[in-house]
Amino acid sequence: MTTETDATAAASGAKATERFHANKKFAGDTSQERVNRLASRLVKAINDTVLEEKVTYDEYNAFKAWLIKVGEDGEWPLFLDVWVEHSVEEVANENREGSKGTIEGPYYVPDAPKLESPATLPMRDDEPGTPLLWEGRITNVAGEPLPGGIVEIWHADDRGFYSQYAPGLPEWNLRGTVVADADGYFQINTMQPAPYQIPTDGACGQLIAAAGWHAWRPAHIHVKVHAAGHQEITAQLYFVGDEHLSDDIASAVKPELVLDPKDKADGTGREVIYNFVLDPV
Ligand code: MBD
Ligand code: FE
Repeated sequence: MTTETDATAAASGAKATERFHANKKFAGDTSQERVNRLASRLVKAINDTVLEEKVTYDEYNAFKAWLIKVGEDGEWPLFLDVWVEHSVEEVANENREGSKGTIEGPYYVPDAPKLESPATLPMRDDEPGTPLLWEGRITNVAGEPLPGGIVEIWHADDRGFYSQYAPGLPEWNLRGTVVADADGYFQINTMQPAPYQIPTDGACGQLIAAAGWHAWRPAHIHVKVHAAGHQEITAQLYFVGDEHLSDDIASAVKPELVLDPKDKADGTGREVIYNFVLDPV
């Protein structure tokens, strides 16, 4: 039987590429002037590197082979989200007054099962890990509750695998669309995720090994929080004490996004409160 630990870079890369196309995020209306400016700067940055570093033909051809492999492994979504998206997110949200956000990453799937609060995410009967209860409230910047607020949540399991990207997991495992109550409150029961290693057997892993980097992200819970008339926040929540908070390969950690869960009094796992403040559109 195929299980999640049989996950390959090429299979999850192909899924992520297919997902990116299906989500249709690309408006395709960039002006000629803007394309000229951005493409010229990017090409110049590469040429400057070649000239300043005196890049050899061997290095040039290794680079060419590697770029071809990124495509063959379907790892353009992974590569871009790990090494570039954090800057795009910084620019996009620099004027936001409410809660901090961070990158979306390559593994979001829209339309996860709708769950009324208090919610329990879909999980296996023997789902491994430590149960986590997350309670929070969605408000506007004036502190007023936003009824009908929604928390879309997705995260890896205790072994570091995402449903729909690793084989052998139920389709919506640890994914849900949670609807807050009339006062903006929500409760979500899940399993605390493990630190996540990006696939090491594809083009991105090859680069990481060749450069002597590491492949780790701190454990994280992905969310998209939205409410009518307000800007959607895409964020990730991390855990205090995680050894990769300070060296996330995706550069996506912010101090405002770190949770400090406490043991529940009844001994059934951990609990934490974390609220979201949404800016108006
Ligand atoms: C992830 O789970 C992730 O969140 C990011 C940003 C990149 C790769 C895998
Ligand atoms: Fe992730």
